[in-house]
Amino acid sequence: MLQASEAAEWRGKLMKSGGDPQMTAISRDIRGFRLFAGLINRDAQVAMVAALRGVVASAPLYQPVTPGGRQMSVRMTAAGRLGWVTDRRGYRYEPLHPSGVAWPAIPEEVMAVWRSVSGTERGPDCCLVNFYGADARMGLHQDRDEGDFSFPVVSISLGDEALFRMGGVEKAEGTESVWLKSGDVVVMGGAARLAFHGIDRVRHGSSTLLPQGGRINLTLRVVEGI
Ligand code: MD3
Ligand code: FE
Repeated sequence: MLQASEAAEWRGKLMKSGGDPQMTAISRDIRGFRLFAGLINRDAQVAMVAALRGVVASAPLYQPVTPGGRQMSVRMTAAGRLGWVTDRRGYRYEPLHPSGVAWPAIPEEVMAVWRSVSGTERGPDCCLVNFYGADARMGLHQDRDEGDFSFPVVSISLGDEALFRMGGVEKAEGTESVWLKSGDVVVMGGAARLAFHGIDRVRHGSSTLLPQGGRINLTLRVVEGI
């Protein structure tokens, strides 16, 4: 079982501010989602990217197709017991990458972030890896292919800055936008778990983390209840 002191220790290793267990100075609530700006320091970001190079070496990024037949602009892969996939047959979670190999394990560096901010003992089933090149975006959508919405979704941004748009649970509700930067972590729990959200654009080359530019977003999800 994870003790509060262990969680604080993980935060100490990750945080720019050096380990305030409350993280009050750097977290803020925006429409029910919690933004931890700059939670992951540069060294930890570099280590995470190195671990992700291992993930994509065994489970390569691919450009998924929606059930409607449109190719997504984002490239994807996943780690963990299950990966989210889309093709002409629909949106779903699968135990295998489209190539037929099992998804690799979620890197320990990424698990540390989940343990630090999720507020749950339950581990994630899926770490979805989204890669955004210069022209990639993600339309406004809800994440509802999981069997249990009682756990939060944790998002980690690495590399170029992206304009994140957040709405309400109803599509007609107004939206609010915020730039997500490398090292930022967002936690969507409670009512925000089913809120509409998307990525309008990426500022290509705004970060030096990835030598060729681009943005990586990781989303950690519980897919099925215990
Ligand atoms: C709010 N990814 O993978 S992360 C996705 O930056 C996704 O790649 C975006 O939306 C990205 O589904 C946004 C922030 C995020 C992720 C999941 C959420 C916000 C969320 C689930 C529920 C509510
Ligand atoms: Fe989403």
